[in-house]
Amino acid sequence: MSGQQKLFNVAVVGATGAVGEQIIRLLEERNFPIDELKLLASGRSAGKTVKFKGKDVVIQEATPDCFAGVHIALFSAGGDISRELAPHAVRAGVVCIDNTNAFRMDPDTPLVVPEVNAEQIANHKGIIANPNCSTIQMVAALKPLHDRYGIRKIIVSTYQAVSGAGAKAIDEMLRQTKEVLAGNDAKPDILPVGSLPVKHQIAFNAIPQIDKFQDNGFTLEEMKMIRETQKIMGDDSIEVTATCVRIPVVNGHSESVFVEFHNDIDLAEVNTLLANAPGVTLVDDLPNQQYPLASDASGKLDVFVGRVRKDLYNDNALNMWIVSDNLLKGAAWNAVQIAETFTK
Ligand code: NAP
Ligand code: 3JN
Repeated sequence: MSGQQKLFNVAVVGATGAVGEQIIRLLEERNFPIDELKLLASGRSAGKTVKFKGKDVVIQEATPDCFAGVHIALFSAGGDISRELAPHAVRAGVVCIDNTNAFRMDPDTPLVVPEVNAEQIANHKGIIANPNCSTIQMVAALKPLHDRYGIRKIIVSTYQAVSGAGAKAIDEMLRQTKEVLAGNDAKPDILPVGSLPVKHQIAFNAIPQIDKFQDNGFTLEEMKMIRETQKIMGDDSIEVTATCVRIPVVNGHSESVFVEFHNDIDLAEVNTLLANAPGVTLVDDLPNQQYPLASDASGKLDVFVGRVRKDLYNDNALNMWIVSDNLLKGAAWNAVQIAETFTK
């Protein structure tokens, strides 16, 4: 006898944003079992409508008392909104999946990439945190290798798309490109996002700063990659060094990763492990010059890995190139994937 599938009341907080928009699209595309969809944003957007499955859904203002009757809420309206509203949602019995930095390092909050540590979801106390986009794609690719050989050290340099800094950063990059091609000076306004009003040209450039500098000389984005990788892998002894760089690509983050293991590695086995890893696509065909590209990964759900090669000086180490859509696997898709585990 087949029972009727349970339907869920789902709220999207930050529904008008770049990430929220992708969450709504995925909920529709994946046919998420929804009874009622509540779309929440700031008071500025209240009353506007968004199409879902052919029907207009009216945006409501996100307030502490708007979560009654909601089963699952997906938050992507920034850390301050999550810190303010998620505790109210939890008290109303809602399972919150949070895309911000607000609860990621809270010991009581699981930080989850389903391909890596889905089992942690069961430990939630109302909130499950979605990691930073640059962390998600790296740990998804490295997990099968960690399970087999044990990671000792990671050195990662990122090449991050402007979409990670929001719609205004995309506009700025496109505007500056036109300005420079017209022979004029580029006018920087948004990037880098940091603690000072100092801005740099992103068109035809590479900016080695993503988010604010910390006292140790690393940026917040770099420290997120370091701490989140250790928490998700469940091993604080993994040494991680990150340099995060913004480049003039619209969408899709790329990463050059050096990874050293405790145990001897076998390259043929590494390739088999990567080829069979869930959510990972191996694109590594050097004779045909095939390797992952941000332009190919944009719009796709998987993490793409290529240029996999043994290090020349360290027998236990590999170099590789990891690419993924930062708004999808890096944010919206990882969150919807977590939400889907409650429907099974
Ligand atoms: P965005 O395009 O600027 O969207 C921001 C969203 O937050 C909008 O829906 C906005 O609503 C809403 N919002 C702003 N103030 C609000 C308030 N007071 N109450 C309720 N809603 C409010 O930003 P985004 O690129 O989608 O990113 C949003 C957040 O997602 C980021 O701040 C970050 O925390 C997280 N994020 C995570 C990753 C990741 O790596 N996992 C990547 C990107 C972003 P209005 O349109 O009404 O202003
Ligand atoms: O800049 C990027 O490419 C990724 C940006 C992520 C981001 C931006 C603003 C706030 C985050 C994040 O998810 O780490 C946050 C946040 O932590 O809330």
